[in-house]
Amino acid sequence: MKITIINGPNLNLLGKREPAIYGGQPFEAYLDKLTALFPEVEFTYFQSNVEGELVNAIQKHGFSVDGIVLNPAAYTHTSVAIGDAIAAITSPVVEVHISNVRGREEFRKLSYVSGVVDGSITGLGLSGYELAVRWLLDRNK
Ligand code: CA2
Repeated sequence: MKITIINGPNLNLLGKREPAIYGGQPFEAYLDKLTALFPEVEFTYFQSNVEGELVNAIQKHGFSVDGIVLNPAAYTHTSVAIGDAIAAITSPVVEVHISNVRGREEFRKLSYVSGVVDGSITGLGLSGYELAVRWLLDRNK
């Protein structure tokens, strides 16, 4: 079972700034926990602050892995290109947001991603990634 986790811009700052919204640990530390929790899963992790690199990663993994867990971060609200890339691939995609985007500023309520993914998890902190992996595992049974 292969799962790719893709994080968008500024998520490389997790654990360094804004812990009240995004929590206090770097994503790499959380990924170690996920890897221990799901030994049957071969994880690939990619983070970029660059929109085109995220599109490339979605295309690169999106025809071969059993699932993609994607947090496009701010590009969620702006990127037609990421929405189009998700619509073009064959692997299932779960959109994850650490914060509750629907309870924040108005501009965060628009998503170019929600309509083309299999499902979305928002506002449950980093646990959203674990829940997304569980769903992908269940789907593959
Ligand atoms: O809640 C989420 O996961 C978001 O995708 C995070 C994005 C935001 O633009 C989306 O609306 C919701 C922002 C990521 C910024 O990450 C930081 C992490 C630590 C410190 C500062 C920013």
